[in-house]
Amino acid sequence: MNKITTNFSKNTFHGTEETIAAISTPFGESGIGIVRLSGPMAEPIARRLFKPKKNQSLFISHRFHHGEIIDPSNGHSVDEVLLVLMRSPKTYTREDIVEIQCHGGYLVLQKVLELALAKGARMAQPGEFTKRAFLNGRIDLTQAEAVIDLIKARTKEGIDIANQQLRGWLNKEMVSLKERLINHLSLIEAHIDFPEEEIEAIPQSQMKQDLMDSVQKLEEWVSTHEEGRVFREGISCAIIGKTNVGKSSLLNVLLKQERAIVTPIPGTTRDVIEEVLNIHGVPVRLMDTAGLRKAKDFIEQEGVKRAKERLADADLILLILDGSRELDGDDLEIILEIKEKKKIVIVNKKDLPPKVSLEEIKKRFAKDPLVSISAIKNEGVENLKEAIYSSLIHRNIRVSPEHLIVANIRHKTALTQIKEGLFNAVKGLEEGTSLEFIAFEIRSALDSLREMVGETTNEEVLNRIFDQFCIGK
Ligand SMILES: Nc1nc2c(ncn2[C@@H]2O[C@H](COP(=O)(O)OP(=O)(O)OP(=O)(O)O)[C@@H](O)[C@H]2O)c(=O)[nH]1
Ligand SMILES: [Mg+2]
Repeated sequence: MNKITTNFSKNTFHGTEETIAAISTPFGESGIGIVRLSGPMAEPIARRLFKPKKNQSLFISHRFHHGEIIDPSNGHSVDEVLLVLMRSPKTYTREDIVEIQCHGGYLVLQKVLELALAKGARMAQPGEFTKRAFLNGRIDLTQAEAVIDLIKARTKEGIDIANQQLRGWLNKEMVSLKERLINHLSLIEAHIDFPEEEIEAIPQSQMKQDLMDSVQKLEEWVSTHEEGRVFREGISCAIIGKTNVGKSSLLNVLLKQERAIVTPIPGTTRDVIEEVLNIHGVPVRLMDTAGLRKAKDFIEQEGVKRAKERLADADLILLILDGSRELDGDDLEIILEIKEKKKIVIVNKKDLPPKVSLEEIKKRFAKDPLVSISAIKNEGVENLKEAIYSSLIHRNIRVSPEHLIVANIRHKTALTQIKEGLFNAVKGLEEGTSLEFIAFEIRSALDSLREMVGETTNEEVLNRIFDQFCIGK
């Protein structure tokens, strides 16, 4: 497989030939919209399209310039704009960048982009500006990934985790670990290559201690992943139950808005209704679904089918039972169907005289949390939120920009591999195994490290990462 070697470690300018351009703001109407260019032609293109209000022929870098974009084919003004030229290397991509702030109409932006393309830029691919920042060594791969996490974050905690990664804590730790591993490795390899020569005896206990400290640190970071992932990606949570138990009422009370239609008629909800709820920083994608029963018509049948698909895919099920009616065949069928799923059992309508014994339900669902609520009276709903949160977040993990949290599975996998390599090396040192073996383990840890930060990452992985970006970032 193709490996890409980046300049990340060398911190040098990459200098790609092509100049890329894109609209960097969302489609639609807005106050302003930005067209962005990066590459060697950015400035020449800007000079050809931009007519300054005053004579600003000097085009000072990192300053705003007020003027117009002119269509060179007819000399007509396209828009009055502010233009910033940022000359390399102190730019996002480390290349020359031009950002043109236009009025935010899509056609205006499209026209400015077209003119830039006609003058020699090419359309940027998704995430290509950030990819260049990475290839040109300004940020490492974990930081590039943090950019997308920051854009996609849905809670403050998600932002904190992305920011801490973007500022480069993982990067700094990895740079320091890499240096130490290279030192250990060179000592060992020198000894292997020239055993007869006078080489300082390897300070084994010091090496062992350092490797053990690293193993311990890596272990700590890896252990933050389970919770970190939940904060970063959120979870999908399907509200499941037979008809009329109060699924849609629960969705509404959780969202504090009348999002779904609620009626006393069984079979009201047909389509899946999705909304995101923030529970202490965890983005929970709630899905209200059609009540599960033998469907009465084709539309309901389709609704039940969709509900079952969501049931199968959801990370967590909120199973609702109606406490004011005895359990019936429909309930039992659902209970059987979700036996293996991670779930919270909710007994709703506690404002009505109970027909279901909570004790019996507790016995039936010994392993699952049980919450009794009244969706209509908004009682017990906070307890339910706490139950959802604690079913996902088991440790009292602090999310802040200062705390190291590994939210990305790719990082967790790499850190685990590094840890395993170093653990084996420590074991080898303890057991007096051959130096070749210890060198091999340290080298394999280094390989995983380099792959993680993007020094040697295969193209497929890179593409997968940058494909998640929007165009213009
Ligand atoms: N007394 C009482 N009634 C409730 C409660 N929750 C829901 N209801 C009523 O139960 C009926 C059904 O509520 P929905 O929220 O539409 O139930 P559903 O499970 O979404 O029903 P389907 O979409 O048909 O599957 C409505 O008349 C609600 O007002 C509750 O906590 N107490
Ligand atoms: Mg409903």
